[in-house]
Amino acid sequence: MTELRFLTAGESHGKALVALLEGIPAGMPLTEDYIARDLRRRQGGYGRSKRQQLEQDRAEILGGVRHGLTLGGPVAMMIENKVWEDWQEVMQVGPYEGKPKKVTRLRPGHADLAGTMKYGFDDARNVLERASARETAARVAVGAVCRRFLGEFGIEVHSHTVSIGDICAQTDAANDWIEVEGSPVRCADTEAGERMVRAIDAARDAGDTLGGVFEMVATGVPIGLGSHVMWDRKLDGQLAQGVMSIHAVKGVEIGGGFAVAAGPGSEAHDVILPPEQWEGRPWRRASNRAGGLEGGMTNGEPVVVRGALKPISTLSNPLPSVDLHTAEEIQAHYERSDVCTVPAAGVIGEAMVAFVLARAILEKFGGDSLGETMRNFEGYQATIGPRGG
Ligand code: EPS
Repeated sequence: MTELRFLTAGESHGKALVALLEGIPAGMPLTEDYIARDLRRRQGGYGRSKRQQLEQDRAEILGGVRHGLTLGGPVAMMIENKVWEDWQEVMQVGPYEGKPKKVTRLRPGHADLAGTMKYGFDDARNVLERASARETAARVAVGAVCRRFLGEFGIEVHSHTVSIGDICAQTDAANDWIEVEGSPVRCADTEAGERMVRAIDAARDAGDTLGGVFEMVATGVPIGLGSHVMWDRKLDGQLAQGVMSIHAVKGVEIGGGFAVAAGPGSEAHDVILPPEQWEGRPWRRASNRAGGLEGGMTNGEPVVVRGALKPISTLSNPLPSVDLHTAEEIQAHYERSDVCTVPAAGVIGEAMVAFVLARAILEKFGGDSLGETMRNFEGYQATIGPRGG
């Protein structure tokens, strides 16, 4: 049995990023235009660097799709780095004759120090190129394919900005996804969004950066994805790993998260309603503090996952640091950087949530063709309901 899995490759200023997604069943409609939508969304958001004006990310499908339908083999995708033109010498694959210019000014908050020690490099570029959040473009392409798959089962994955710096949105405004997509900071609360934009401007003027919190919401998720029987099959753990693996994420919450820990049990759980209040879907709840997950399994309510992003560690007003070769005090390396990437992080979070949910669907329902997966899904859905005993 092979589970849904993906790999990415490529450096930030190399020729291209590539992604390989294996395990999507045959017969699923897929186009490059569909994937392009999410790649465009990731590139947006107020506070991004000039690099985003240089790139126009588009994933070319190299394999796994024929005549608009998946074939059941790996879906291979390539996203070109437009900046490659100017970086061909620095990033050339073949042996380099000259003396390469090395990055030795270690940047606090980056992978530079640990990565050079671990891999035995004397040039931090060998680390930073792969550690760069540019890699998330490839993840978003993978996530778009997973989103297409989830759509067949009526599952939608959205995201929105909860906070930037110390400015917080009203989270219950999160159901207005049209408002979110129209907001420069992907925030449903217009007034808070305007203040977030001003805060990003102020941070840029001060040579500083801002982090924040982004939230993913998946609706239409069936009861029973994941499992309570073993630690690595618990879906909340898998979602946390997926979101935590996004660059610069330092915290993950599910549902009520850390706030639930502060209150009593009587205010921490979701009352199961009687059938008169189910409104067409079985086993409805009075609230969703669990974020749609109990016992490591989905419970039929929306899956709600939040990520906390630290402020970008590349500062135009660099932090004090030391040199990799001499350990002398210097200022950290600076070329250009984003001021705030919280809006983009939501789109990347959607990709990770979509991947984990798609993997869970395939684990539970299997299927080599979409039709087979669907038959298994529908057969199971028909069993969900009061046991009648
Ligand atoms: C990044 C540094 C910047 C960001 C990059 C992530 O790249 P550059 O040094 O080329 O300006 O723009 O993000 C992207 C390129 C992207 O597409 O998201 C880093 O150090 O993580």
